[in-house]
Amino acid sequence: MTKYDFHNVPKLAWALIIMFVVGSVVIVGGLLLLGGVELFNFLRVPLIQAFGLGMAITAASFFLLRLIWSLKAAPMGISIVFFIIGVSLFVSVSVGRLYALQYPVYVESFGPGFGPGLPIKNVITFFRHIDQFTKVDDIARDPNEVPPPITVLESEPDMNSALSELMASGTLSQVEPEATPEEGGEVRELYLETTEVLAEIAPGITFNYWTFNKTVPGPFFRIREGDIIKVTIKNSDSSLHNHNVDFHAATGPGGGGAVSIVAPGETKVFTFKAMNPGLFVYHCAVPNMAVHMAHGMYGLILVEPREGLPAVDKEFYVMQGEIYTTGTIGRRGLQAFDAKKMMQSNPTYIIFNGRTDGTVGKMKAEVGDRIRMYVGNGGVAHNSSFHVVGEVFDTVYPEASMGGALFKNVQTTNVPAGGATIVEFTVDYTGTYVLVDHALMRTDKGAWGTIEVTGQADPTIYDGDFSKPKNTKY
Ligand SMILES: [Cu+2]
Repeated sequence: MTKYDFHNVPKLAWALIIMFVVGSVVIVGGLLLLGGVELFNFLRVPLIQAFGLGMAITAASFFLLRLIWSLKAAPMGISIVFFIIGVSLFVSVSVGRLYALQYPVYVESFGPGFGPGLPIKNVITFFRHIDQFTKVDDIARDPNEVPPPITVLESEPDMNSALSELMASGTLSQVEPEATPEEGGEVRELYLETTEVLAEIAPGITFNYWTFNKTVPGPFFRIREGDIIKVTIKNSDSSLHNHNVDFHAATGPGGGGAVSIVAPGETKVFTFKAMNPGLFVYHCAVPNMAVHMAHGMYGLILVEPREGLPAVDKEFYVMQGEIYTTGTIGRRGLQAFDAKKMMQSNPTYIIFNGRTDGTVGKMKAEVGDRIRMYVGNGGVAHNSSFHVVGEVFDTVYPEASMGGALFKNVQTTNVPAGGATIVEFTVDYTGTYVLVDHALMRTDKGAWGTIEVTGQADPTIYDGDFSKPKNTKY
């Protein structure tokens, strides 16, 4: 009997079991050394999976080695080795390396900045310092957190007829927005702190969010056309990445992005003039831009027109976003960012206000209230088909445009990635109204919320039997 006699079944089995146990101990010990018990807890689910895979590979090795040995002839053994090499070459040749192994080390891309793969040293630093990250109990920005109006418009102008008249008179091209910004416009100070935190996408499912002011979306800013905006941006000491802010409301290279790149611990101040009214997205634009946005770095800024917007009873702030995780939807534990899924525009979660149920149960109104919703879309891949089930938008500011034609009586409106819309409607009937991205499978990924309307039911508007069917079928 030689040293390598695979006919000695117990000996082979013991050798493989010892390799498996030693491998497991090395992995567990390494993780404990790297990030302690906290890291171990976060990685519990993938560790169970890896343990299972290790068992399967050990058993398969046993089977394969026994098979090769029992064939006795060397050419038979060599043919099996050739088979394995051949299959490996076939699956790897399309991208020059095994596709499955691209993440997280390297994902090939051709954008203006770095590729979407996270730098490996940042991944290691993240795991080493995981216990030092701020834990946010609720990442969702409250949709009620909308500052009060600066100016309120007395009566709504009929912009549709005004525009039609201008078009009919042929003088439209002469109608230009005021070129000189308002003299004596106020200087308004905005403060942004970029922080990288741990918070839940859904109960038990944790993600390393990158945020403005520790919520997703970031704060809702309200300024006025003609204002000078002074922005202070601080990158938290605990951040692992540079961040900045690009205001779509700003005019100039990078929309502020070129003058606001801050390293961890750094603070910068810049100013811009609010030259155009409208509802605008702001977001982090440090390369890789899509990666920063897909971690939660977006929000809305409303530039009120000089004359203000019409008065309403309730204003809400909702922003759609996408989260790309290596785990499939519903998988518990700490979720790693998946650059490959992002490149394929395949978000694991599509959410309103940062997480699943981010707005559910938070927006309340009374029958007769006029509601205005400021709706943004951080993307990064998909436009939103924004719709409120059981309501018609009386007025839509299409793509959040101001000063042009308004849309009337709209069912579903488009919110482009990196864009916004404003919808207004009066709630005439009591009950719960569900807001959705009407590409409806996205509700399953989290893209829905509710507005609860209390008050008297008016049977002249809506009437019928609200009870559930006796034998519910699916
Ligand atoms: Cu950033």
